Formats: sequence, structure tokens, C-alpha cells
Amino acid sequence: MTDLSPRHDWTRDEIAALYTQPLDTLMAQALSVKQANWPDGKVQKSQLLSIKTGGCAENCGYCSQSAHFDTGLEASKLMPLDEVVSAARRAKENGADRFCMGAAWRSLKDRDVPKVAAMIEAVKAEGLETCVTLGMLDDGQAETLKSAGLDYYNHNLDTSPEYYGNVVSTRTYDDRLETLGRAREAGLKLCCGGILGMGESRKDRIGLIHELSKLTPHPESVPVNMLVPIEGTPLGDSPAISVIEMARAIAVCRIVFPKSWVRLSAGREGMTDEGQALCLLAGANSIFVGDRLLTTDNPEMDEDAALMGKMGMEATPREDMESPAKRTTLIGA
Ligand code: SAM
Ligand code: DTB
Ligand code: SF4
Repeated sequence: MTDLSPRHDWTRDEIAALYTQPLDTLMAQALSVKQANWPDGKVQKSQLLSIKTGGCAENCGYCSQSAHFDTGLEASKLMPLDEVVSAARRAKENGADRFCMGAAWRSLKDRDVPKVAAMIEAVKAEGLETCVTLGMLDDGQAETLKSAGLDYYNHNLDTSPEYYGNVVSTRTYDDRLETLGRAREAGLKLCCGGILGMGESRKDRIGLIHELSKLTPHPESVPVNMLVPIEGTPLGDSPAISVIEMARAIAVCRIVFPKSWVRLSAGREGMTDEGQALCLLAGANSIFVGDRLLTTDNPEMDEDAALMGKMGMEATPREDMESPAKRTTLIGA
């Protein structure tokens, strides 16, 4: 019998053993875990908005918004509240139930906290779940955001601790873990995942999943991004990784994080319908909708509707998916 409760004592070897199984064995396991925890045929939808674009002091090698690279992106100031509310209303009309606001900041400044808190309050009042991604947090900031109605803080580990220094040098893995700890202590849910296709090895992908599995409790939301190569960044010429590798990583996440949202995040625009279908069959139960992510394109709503139609799947309000665990063990597995 396979235990389906979330575990925090996975070893790297165990995760590697899952990851390297024949694809059909891996997909079958992931699908059983998904079926034991989540309804069939349903996908949750989140929508992103860049509330402050570009000019960021960090040097993340994948990012269009870093001030260290010439990517041709125009930097902008913090968006006014009324524009954020209009975007949140449009997201709700699109069927999204979580609205994620991203700012290109190295860290959140105290002077911006009341402005972001007002945005969170207003988005929440529209009946949406709220998520923000604002860089590193200082003492007390997470508590203020939580009081304003924040549900999730997004802060990705991105890759393994060993590979991290190849991607960014202006902060450390431990800085990331510290902010995640602050968000958790304030009672926020965590959205924490990574990026595939940055020149990392499979060992690094396994290392990332292992680090995420040690977070206790697990991040409630695990975004799996495929690198969107940005011209002008150090990773702009990275060769694309196979969607099969992406599906493999998603399947392992589904098994390791049985109760979490596993989101097929950046990179859908460059995938075929079949590629996306493979990732959904591997156990992803959430996507970003809307034709923009933060600064790059995402499939149009009608393309998503067509894909869902072909798969006989539908976007479903979160509450209808978050049923209590149906089973805690897989009999005969
Ligand atoms: N500044 C904040 C931070 O880094 O936490 C928030 C914004 S940042 C754009 C959010 C996440 O988007 C990053 O952690 C990274 O995982 C993902 N991301 C950024 N650029 C990407 C790209 N070109 N392709 C795929 N994912 C990307
Ligand atoms: C996450 O893991 N992916 C989203 C969200 N969290 C903030 C961001 C993807 C950004 C893709 C590149 C861009 O549009 O700038
Ligand atoms: Fe800044 Fe975030 Fe982009 Fe890194 S990923 S450069 S922290 S906006």
C-alpha cells in the first residue's frame, strides 16, 4: 500500500528513484495520487498581474525585469489601485479564482507596504483569493499583508541549492528560505516552486523537489515553470528542455506534494496542446490564465478553452476541488 499523506522525510535518492522510472510507471503513480486527492477533469485557474515592472536590483539570469541586463523592457512605477482592481475584475470574469500580483523588487520596502496592503484588501473584496510576490520580506511585513487579507506568498526556490549560484548571485538560497519562513510564521500559505530549462541537470531538478519537500508544511502551491528564454539575459540562449522532462518533473511533484496545487506555469505559450495535455495528465491541477504572465505571453483564453474542450476538462472553482482527502492510502499499490 502507498501512503498518500504528505511526507517531509523524502531522501534525494527516493525522489531520484521516482523521477527516473519508466515514464508509464511514473505517470500511472502520479495519476493514482491525483485521483485519490483531487476530482477528475478539473483545473484551477489563477491570473497574474505585474503591479511594478522592471528595474529590479537582483540579477536572476532568467528574468526580463533585472536592471543588470538589457532586455528592452521598460520599467514602470507601482500601478495605481484602480487599475489593479479593474484587472482583478477581468480575471474573475475569465474564471480565475486566485489573483497573483508580482512586483520586480529585490525586497519589499516599508513605505510600499500600505500601498500593497490596500491592493490586497481591494482584490479580496472582489471575491478572489490573493497572492503576492514582492521579493524578500523583513520582520513584521508578512503579518501586515496577512491582516490585509493575503492568502498566499509566492517565493520560488527555482533550482537546487548547488545550481543556484549559476543563476543568481545577488542573493543566496538561505535568503530565500528565510523569507519563506517569515511568510509561514505570519500564517500565510506558500506558493513555491521552480524553473526547468536553465541549463541545470536532472540531478538539480531532483534537488529542487527535495528541498521543497523538506518545507513543513509543504507549500500549498507548487508552480513548475519552463524557462521562457528572454533575449539579453544570460539564459536567453538556453536550449529548450523536452516537455516530456517537464511532465516527468510535474508527475514527481504530484506524488511528493499530494495535497498541493501543482501548477503548470510559465512556458505553456511555447507548448503544443499535446505537450500541455501531457503535463496535465502528469498531475498538474492548476494553470495561469490570461494572455500575459508578468512580462511574457500566455495562451489566449479561447486557446485554453479549446484545449480544455479537447480534453473534456473544465476550469472549476477552487472550493469544488478542495474536497477533503478521499483516501489516505492506495490499496494494492
Ligand atoms: N521579484 C520577485 C521574486 O523574484 O520573488 C517576484 C517576481 S519573479 C518574476 C517570480 C518568479 O517568476 C521567479 O521566481 C521565477 O521562478 C519566475 N520567472 C521569472 N522569469 C521567468 C522566465 N523567464 N521563465 C520562467 N519563469 C520565470
Ligand atoms: C511563478 O512561479 N511563475 C509566475 C508566478 N510564479 C509569479 C511568473 C512567471 C513569469 C514568467 C516570465 C514573465 O512573464 O516575466
Ligand atoms: Fe527581480 Fe524577481 Fe526578476 Fe529576480 S525574478 S530579477 S528578484 S523580479
